[in-house]
Amino acid sequence: MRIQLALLAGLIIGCTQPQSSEKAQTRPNIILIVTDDHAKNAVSAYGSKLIRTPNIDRIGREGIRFDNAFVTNSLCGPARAVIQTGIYSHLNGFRDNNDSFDNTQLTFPKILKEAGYFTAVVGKWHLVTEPKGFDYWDILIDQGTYYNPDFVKMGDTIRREGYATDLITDLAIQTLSTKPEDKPFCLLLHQKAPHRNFMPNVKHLGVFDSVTMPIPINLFDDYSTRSAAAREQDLEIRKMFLAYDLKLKIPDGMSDPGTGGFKGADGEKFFEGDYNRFTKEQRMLWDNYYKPISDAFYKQNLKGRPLEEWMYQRYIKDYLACVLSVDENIGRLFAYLEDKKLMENTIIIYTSDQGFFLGEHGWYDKRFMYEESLGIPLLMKYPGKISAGQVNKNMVLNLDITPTILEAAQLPVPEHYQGKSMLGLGSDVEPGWRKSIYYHYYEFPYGVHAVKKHYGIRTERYKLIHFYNDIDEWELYDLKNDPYEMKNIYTDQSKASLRDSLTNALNDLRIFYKDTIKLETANKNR
Ligand code: SGN
Ligand code: CA
Repeated sequence: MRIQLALLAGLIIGCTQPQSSEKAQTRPNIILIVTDDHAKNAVSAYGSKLIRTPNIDRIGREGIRFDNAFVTNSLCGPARAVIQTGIYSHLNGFRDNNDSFDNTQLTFPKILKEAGYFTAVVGKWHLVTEPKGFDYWDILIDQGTYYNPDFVKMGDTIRREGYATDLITDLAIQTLSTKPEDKPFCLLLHQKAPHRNFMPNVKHLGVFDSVTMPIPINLFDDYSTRSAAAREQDLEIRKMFLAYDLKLKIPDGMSDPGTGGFKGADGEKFFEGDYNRFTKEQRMLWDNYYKPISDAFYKQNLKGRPLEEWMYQRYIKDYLACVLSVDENIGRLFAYLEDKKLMENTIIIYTSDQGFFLGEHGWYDKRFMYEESLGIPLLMKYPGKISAGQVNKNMVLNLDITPTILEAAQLPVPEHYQGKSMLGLGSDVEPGWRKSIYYHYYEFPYGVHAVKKHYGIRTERYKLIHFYNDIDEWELYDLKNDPYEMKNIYTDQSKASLRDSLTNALNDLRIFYKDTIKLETANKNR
C-alpha cells in the first residue's frame, strides 16, 4: 500500500494553493533537526548525568519536551523512512539498512513543496535512493565520514574540508541565506554525529579528560532471566574494536581483539579509511592526543572489569565530545536565526533517528526494543502556538512527526498516515491519546551486531517482546518496578493474566497497523 504522489496531489493542491507572496507569511517555517544515535541520556533536558546541552535544552524550555517519545524500529534508514512517509516500515518497504527507499512514495517534503514551501535537506540521508521533493539537497554518501566528507550536492559529488557537524551546519545556514524570499521554508538538518565511530572534532579532543563519567548500574549485566537474543548479540563495549572505536594503535604483530559487531573483521583496517582522510594538521592533532592514551593503555595491561570500565570511559568521552559539537552548532544556527529574525515564525523540532545504549546492559548501539534504544529525545518549539516550558508524558512516536509538520503548515494530513499530530499536546496528559505503542525490528541474520528479529508492545507500565526467526522467545518487563529491564517476568506464574492481556493487545496492534506478514518463527531447542 505505497501511496504515490499523484494520488493525493489533487486533494492537497485543491486545499491549499501556493500563496503568491509570503510577505505577510502566516505559514511557519519548519526546521527538523535529526541527529544520528543521540541518546536521551546525553541530553541535559532529560537529566543527563554526563553532559550539558544548553542549546538543545533551549528548544524544550521555549516549547515542549516529550518525555516518552519512541521509534517504531530502532535503526537509521527505517526510522528516517518512517519520518519521510508517516507510515510503518512494513508499509513503506524500508525495514532495515539493507533496503532501498522507494522514492516514488508520498513523502512530507513532496507535499510541502507542492504547497509552495521551499524544501531542503542537508547532511545524512542513508535511504540509498536520491532524495525527492526537495528544492535543494546536499547529502553525505551512506554514513558519511567525520572528517573532510564527500557530499552529493544535487547529484554532484564534492569533498568539503572540515568537520562534518560544522560543515552540515554551514550548509544549513547557506541554504537559508540563499532560499527564495517569497516562500516559507522547510529545512531538514540531518547531523551525522554522534554516530559510531564517535570521532570528535580535533578542537574538542580531551574536553572530558578531567572527569570520570558515572557508570550505568547495569554495565555488567549478565542477561540471566533473558532470552537468547539478549545473550547472543554483538553490542558489548568490551568487544569494541580497539583501533576503530577506541582509537588505539595496535602494536606490530598483534591484531585488534574486538569484533565490533562484525565477527572476524579487523578494527585496524576499519580505521584506516578514516585516518587516511585527515589533512596533515588534523592528523597531527589527532595523534598528539591519542598516542599517549594508547601508550598508557598498553602499559596498564588491564583485564576483566577494570578493562571494561576503561573501555566505557574512552567510548563515552568520545561520544560526548561529538554531542558537544552538535550542541554548539545548534547554538550557531540559533544565532543566525535570531539575527535574521527567523526565530519567531519557525517551528523547530529536535530529535534523533533512534536512541542509543551508553553502557546500559554493557552495550553501545541500538536495535533492541529496550528503553535506551527505543526512546528518543524529542523537543519542539513554536512561538505563539506552543507555550514555553511544557513537558508532555504521552507516548508519542517518530511516526507522529510527519502529521505534526503538516498540521503546522496548515495542510491536511493524508488519511493513510499512521501517526497523529502532536501539536495539540501540552503538559496535561491527553486522555484520548494512544495507550500503547507497537515496535518491529528486522535486521537479522544479515547485518551487524547480531540483534535478532523482534516485535513488541509497550504500555505506560509494561513491555512485551517476542523474538522470532531463529528463536521463539518472549520477554516481559514491569517498567515501574524494573526500569532498567533486568528481570524478565514472562514465565512468572503470577503474571499469567497480564501476559495474556498484553499478548492480545499486541495482536490487536499488529492488525491495527496492518503488520500481518507471517513471521518466520522457528522453534529451536536450546
Ligand atoms: C554501521 C555501524 C554500526 C551501526 C550501523 C547502523 N558500524 O554499520 O555500528 O549499527 O551502521 O547505524 S560502522 O563500522 O560503520 O561504524 S545506523 O544509525 O546507520 O542505523
Ligand atoms: Ca542512527
